[in-house]
Amino acid sequence: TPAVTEEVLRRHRDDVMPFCENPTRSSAPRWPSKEPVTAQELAERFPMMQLGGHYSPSNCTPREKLAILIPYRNRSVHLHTLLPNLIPMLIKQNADFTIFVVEQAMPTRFNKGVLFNAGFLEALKLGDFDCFILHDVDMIPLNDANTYQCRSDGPVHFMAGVNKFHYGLSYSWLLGGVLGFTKDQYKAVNGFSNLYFGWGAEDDDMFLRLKKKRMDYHRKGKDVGLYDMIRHSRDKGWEPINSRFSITHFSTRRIDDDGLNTAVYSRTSLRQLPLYTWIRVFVDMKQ
Ligand code: BGN
Repeated sequence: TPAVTEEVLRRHRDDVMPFCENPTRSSAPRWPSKEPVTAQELAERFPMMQLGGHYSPSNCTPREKLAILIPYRNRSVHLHTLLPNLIPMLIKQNADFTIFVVEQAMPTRFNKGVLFNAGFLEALKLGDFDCFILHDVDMIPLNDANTYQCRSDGPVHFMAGVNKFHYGLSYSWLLGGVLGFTKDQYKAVNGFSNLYFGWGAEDDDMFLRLKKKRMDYHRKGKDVGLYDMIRHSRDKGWEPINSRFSITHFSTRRIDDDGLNTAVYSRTSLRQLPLYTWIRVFVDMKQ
């Protein structure tokens, strides 16, 4: 269960409505719709979404405010396939959420760690979020009962299996895909490393950070935690990092000097679109 903070209690007192419960019980995986949906059709399909990609249930008091952070570059088809699956799932779960698409401006190599750190910092400038769901753009949740909620006793790995690995994981400590942190947990591990320009290992680095800070994470069971990854060819500007093994090797030594507190980026755009808040950042190669 998520932390009951002062803010939550205040909201509850101010509000006579009961706390929201997650009514999704079915654990049968659904067949995801894999057809991308246009922005206009999405807006028509989800009129209950407020500008900037915000939704809050009207008949109960949410226990926490979620910020969904989606790192992004040149994956419009994936984003428009994820949203029509993700939004109805979160609405069914009675979640209070805001979707942030964090795009990395050209031309520097894609750096997911900096994008998560930037998304975290920029989201907090816009709202008081309790729980951050770090979401790959190509991971489609298959089960509505996979509740996107943080836990006060450690981060949550929502992915128990993915089609790419025959609905399992390639190794037990894999943390890629979809990960949930409370605000304090994310600060305590100093976010992600900023040093991974290119594909791979930033999630393994996070695993080492959690270990170093003696933070246990919780993984969902296969009864709810299955995903389909949308197949795609490797992006230009996101080639595997050759030196990723050596960067990871030194990871835990520099945990307090590389991360949320040192991310170098500049925000070049911020727009509230109907289904998400779009933030574009330029990521400096000197991190
Ligand atoms: C691993 C990658 C992860 C990726 C998974 C799943 C590395 C580590 C080198 C030290 N890790 O191999 O980043 O999420 O595959 O695709 O490359």
